Amino acid sequence: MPTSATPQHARIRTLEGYHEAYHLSTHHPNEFWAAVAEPFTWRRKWSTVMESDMAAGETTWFAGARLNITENCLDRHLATRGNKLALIYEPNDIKERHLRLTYRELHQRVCQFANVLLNNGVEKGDRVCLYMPMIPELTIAVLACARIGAVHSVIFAGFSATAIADRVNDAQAKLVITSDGLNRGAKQIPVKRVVDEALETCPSVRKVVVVEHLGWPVQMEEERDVWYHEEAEDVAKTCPAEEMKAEDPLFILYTSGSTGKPKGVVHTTAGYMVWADYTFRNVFQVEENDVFWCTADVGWVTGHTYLIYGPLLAGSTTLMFEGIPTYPDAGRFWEVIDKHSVSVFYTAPTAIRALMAEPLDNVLSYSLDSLRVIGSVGEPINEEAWHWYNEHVGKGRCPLVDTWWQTETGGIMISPLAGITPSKPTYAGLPLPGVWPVLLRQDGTEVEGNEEEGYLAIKQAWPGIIRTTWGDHSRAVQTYFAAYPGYYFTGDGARRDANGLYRIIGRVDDVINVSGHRFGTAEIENAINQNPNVVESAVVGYPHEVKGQGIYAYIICREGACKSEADKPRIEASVIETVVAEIGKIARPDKIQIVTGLPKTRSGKIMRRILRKVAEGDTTTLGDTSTLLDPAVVDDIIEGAK
Ligand code: 6R9
Repeated sequence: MPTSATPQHARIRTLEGYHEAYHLSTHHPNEFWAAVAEPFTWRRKWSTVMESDMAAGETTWFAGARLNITENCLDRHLATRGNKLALIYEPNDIKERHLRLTYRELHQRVCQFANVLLNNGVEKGDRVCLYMPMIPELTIAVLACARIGAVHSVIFAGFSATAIADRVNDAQAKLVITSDGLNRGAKQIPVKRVVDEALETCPSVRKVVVVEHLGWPVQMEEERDVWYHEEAEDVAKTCPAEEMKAEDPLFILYTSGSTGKPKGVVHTTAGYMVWADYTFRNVFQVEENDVFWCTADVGWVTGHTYLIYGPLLAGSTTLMFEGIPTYPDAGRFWEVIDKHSVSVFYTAPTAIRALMAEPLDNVLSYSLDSLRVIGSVGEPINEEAWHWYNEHVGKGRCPLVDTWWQTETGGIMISPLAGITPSKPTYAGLPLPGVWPVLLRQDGTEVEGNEEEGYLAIKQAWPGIIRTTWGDHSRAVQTYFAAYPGYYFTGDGARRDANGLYRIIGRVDDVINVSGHRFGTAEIENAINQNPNVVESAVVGYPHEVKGQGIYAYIICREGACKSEADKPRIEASVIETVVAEIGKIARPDKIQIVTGLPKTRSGKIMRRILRKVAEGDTTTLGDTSTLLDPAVVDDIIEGAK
């Protein structure tokens, strides 16, 4: 094994090259990542590559360096790729015109947007929240924030006004960017109205920039709200990039954990940049003429890293799609691939499962000849979906990469490198260079050897590691670094096969994954408990054919609220309404069961294991229920579930 890294190690091309890079990255991380970071545009080079105290949850990468990530995404490419397509936008409505922007055009649009933000009082370090549809202005606005050193916090446009307000207030955002409305298949949603409602309780927000999309009339609040197209009229198409420190925050992205409200995961500038670019190029084995399509919404981390930053850092062409996979019909994804000659396609198991359920003709009537690599992300991909995707989309000739990672990891951690390292159904495979996974026992000791299972943890800092949770570092330490000191704890369980490949089994904490979206059971319970009919609730996940996991809510009604069977539908509907208002439609319970009691231990803890079993419909092996305060409750619940 070589002991010194060279810039060649930035791109792996063979299995041997993978092993070499892996060895170097774990034994000589500083040297390895310095070589990988070399080709970027730095205003000033770093003084140290990595400094890390995992037990304290303190890590820095490229400290001392100065840079701007948008110079690396845009300016750096202008000389050689100025006329190359940077962004293709495919609208929801098939009849509407798509849009293509070259690197030069995207650069100009980002500068214009940045100037509008500056003119509206945004300063370096300020937080800007974005609540927008999947339109080019979303990508442009994200980059515009980064251009001027503002911290972007994108809020998925399916979240409710209450959820927006929580995030805006936590980040103390100064400005919000939104649009008049959004398209979602056959539906249109008045986005600005949701923002207006949210901002009633957000005193930190001074300005709202509204992008015209549907041409809908909206209520504009004087002094506060401005139209983007009006503001952009006379601004310059150039804007100097703010010089940022390596560890200056780049963005906040809120994600759910097992306790409390969603937390703002913070990623910083240099480490995230290097990680996004490195993982993108190596996992997908990107070539110069690739057209890359990541179907994730920019509201989630996958959209950040593999729709915006990864592809643009690498000088690729990225495709952005506003619509849904089943509109106008279940062939839409495949139609878009043929139309734009997409060569790398990255989607989620939930979409695959939904499309699998449709007649096969929907996919067979497209050629899909342009495809070279296909990928999956967000949740475990079941065997059936893996094979369907491989056979009917990849036609058995495209490597399928099942990529495991998290909001907190910034980029892909465990995954095949397309066509290079092994790809095995339902396995994410081998770790990327820089990633040192371990399996832990409950007591925190490492499980050695293969054909083993345990809690998945990471032993060494990688460039994309979460730096903190916004406004509360102790929460980050508590959640990720204190459980098993010296390790980053993922919250996932995993299995290692005879060849050292990893299979992700699922969450081992109280987080459920619905269609690839994370929710804490406590977060949904808190929402349900806001309903005046409810005194207490308990939420668990259960296997769902399309969503992966569904949400099953057990609720106890306030006395007198549910007198007879006839009251139940009304109560259920009102509980759903509450969850939609508190969080958003994506967190609606799939099943609600009204119960008279919950299975609690003598110390008052809900035995979720039992509730999970009932939700799964498996009541034959409930295990030991002797510590329950009132075992009879269980029989009632089983009876009620029938
Ligand atoms: C990127 C993203 C993270 C959680 C993670 C795990 C699950 C993601 C997966 C996967 C099995 C995969 N997950 N990718 N499970 N195989 N390929 O999804 O981030 O939204 O933070 O979710 O999703 O449980 O812990 P995020």
